[in-house]
This record gives sequence, structure tokens and C-alpha cells, in this order.
Amino acid sequence: MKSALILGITGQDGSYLAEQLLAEGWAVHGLVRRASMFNRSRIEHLRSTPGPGRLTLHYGDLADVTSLRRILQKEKPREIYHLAGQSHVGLSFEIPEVTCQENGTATLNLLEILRDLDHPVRLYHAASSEIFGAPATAPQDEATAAAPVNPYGCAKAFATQLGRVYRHAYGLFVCNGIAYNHESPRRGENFVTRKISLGAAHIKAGRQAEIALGNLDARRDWGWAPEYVAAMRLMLQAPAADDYILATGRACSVREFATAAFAELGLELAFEGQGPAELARRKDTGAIVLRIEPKFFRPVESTTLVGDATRAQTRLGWIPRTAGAEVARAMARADYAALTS
Ligand code: G4F
Repeated sequence: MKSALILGITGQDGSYLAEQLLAEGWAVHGLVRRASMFNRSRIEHLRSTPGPGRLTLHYGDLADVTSLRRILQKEKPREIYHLAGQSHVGLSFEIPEVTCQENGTATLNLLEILRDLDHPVRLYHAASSEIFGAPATAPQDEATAAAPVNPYGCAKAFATQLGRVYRHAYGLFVCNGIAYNHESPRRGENFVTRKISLGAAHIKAGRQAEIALGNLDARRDWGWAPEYVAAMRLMLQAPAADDYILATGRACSVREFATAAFAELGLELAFEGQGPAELARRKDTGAIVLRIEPKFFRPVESTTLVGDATRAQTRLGWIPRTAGAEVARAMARADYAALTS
């Protein structure tokens, strides 16, 4: 039975990846952290599903190098997907040290373990568009220079470059997936897309009156997470390791994303900042007010992040099909259905 280890299996991407591998009969090993609250809701359904694959969860932590080494030596996975670590960009300004340890140093520790293993292993590293920060050119491709503008982006740039160094210096099969934002109904609730889709669903169901966000003019290249997970797998099946941009090539603003999500549930949005008279008029016609809260703004905003995934398309045959407003509509539908079922 082919086996894979997923670091970050309880997250959005990890849960979709586990699902795909189990459906194809893989033995899937997942590293889970001990936490006072159970945090496995995204993979709970996989533990009871009889399927061709087999799921084994191991207590561990990327910071606990010895336990990680033991798991790798014992289970000898053929593929490792490194998706773990603090992934909230805004929060990385508040907890920069943890962010850098989990995304930077922990990746170095993992690469060092892999160097010493006596069996071949292929590593997918979840790099990020945040390594580009506020690039001078758009769209970005694999040759665009890293210039991160937040602690999270710095940590990811460090880890991405180390992946390249270990690939070239020691011949390790390390792929960096430089992924742009990818969303789904399993997205964490403090990312803007899920805040919007959940907010729309709660308002539609009469459980909430309004939502508050930060920078509505921020633009992102939003894709659909299960499609990105498929690309991760393709990378590790390729004849040689390389870096790949994963992006839709289309950007839309937070304002457009929110408008699409609310419209999908039959709700009209009015934006604070449209002027008091206009806002009052829109409220009178039943529009929902989207409030702006300064606390959701970041000290520095990444800009013009839109990716060119030509390499992934031509070499891996990967074509992202779902983007922007379509993602917003699908998330709003899913959240409303879950709330009312
Ligand atoms: O949803 P976000 O927090 O995602 P962000 O910062 O783009 O990062 C995500 O995508 C990256 C690329 O794949 C990943 F590397 C990273 O780990 C994470 O998955 O924010 C998106 C945009 C930002 O410009 C932010 O300023 O939305 C803006 N925004 C506006 N109001 C908000 C809010 N973001 C959040 N989280 N909450 C708000 O209320």
C-alpha cells in the first residue's frame, strides 16, 4: 500500500488531501497536535468511512523533531505533504516569532530529517504567494523575486528558498507549491472569504444583523481548494521536483467577493463609506450594511497578487476551473445549506 504523511491534516487542505489519497487506496498518516479542545472536525468523517485506504493519526508536533523523525523512520512514507503552521497573515504581525518558528525553522528541521533518511521520499512544501509581498510586476511567475511584506511571507520565503537549496545541494525531491489564496467551505472562520460566506448565511437565517470587515479594496487571486490539492499531488508524481505557481490568474476585490456571496443568498449589500445619505437610502430598501473596522486592517497590505500558473498547466496538466465570484457563491450556498439542514 502506498503511504503518505500529511503535516497539517486537520486543516482545510490537509482534509481534502487525505480524502483524495484515501479514496485511491493510500495509507495516510497524519500528524496531529495535542490540544485542550478537539480540533479534528474536518477529518472526523474520514475516521469512520470504510474505504480502500487507511488513516492513521499520530500525536506529534513540528517543533518536536525527535518524534517526527521516529514517525518517518517507522512508517517510511513515500510522500510527505508539509501544510502545517500558523497561516494567518494578519495574525503574523501579532505573533511573528511563532509564525517564523512554525513556517520557517520547522521546515528547516524537516529538511534536515529528510537528508538523513535511508529511504527516498518526496516532499511537497506549501509555499505561498505571500513571498512576493507587493511585487512590481503582475502576474507573478516562478521567476518573480521574493519581497515579502509581513512576518508570514518572510517565513515562507525562507522555507521556500531552503527547499530549493536542499533540492540542489542534496538531491532531495522537494517541490514548492507557490499557492495563491484557495478557499472552500472548510476555510478557517477568520479568513475573509469564510467570514463573508458565514456572515451572509447567518444574516440570511436571521441569526446576525451585519458584518464587519477591514480593507474592502484588497484584491486577491481566489481559487478553489480541492483543485489546488489535486495540483499538490500532481507535483509529487512529476519526473523531477520543481517549484510551481498555483493560481487562477484572475483577481477580484474583497468588495466584489462579498457582493457575489450575499447576492447568491438574495441579499443586497450596502457599504459603510458610501456616504450617510446613500447608506440610509440603501438600508431603507432592505440592504445589509457591511461595516468597516480598523482592527481588521493590516499594518502593511500585500498588493497586486495574481499568479501565472502556465508552468503547472503545461507540465502537470493542471487547470484551475473555479475563481473569484464563483468561489464566493459556492461558499455562501454551502454555509447556508449547512446552517439550515
Ligand atoms: O483571507 P485573508 O486573511 O487571506 P490572506 O492574507 O490573503 O492569506 C491567505 O492566502 C495566502 C495565499 O495563499 C496564504 F499564504 C495565507 O496563509 C492565507 O491562506 O485576507 C485576504 C484579504 C487581505 O487583503 C485582507 O486585508 O482580505 C482583507 N480583509 C479585509 N477584511 C480581511 C478582512 N482579512 C481578514 N482575515 N479579515 C477581515 O475582516
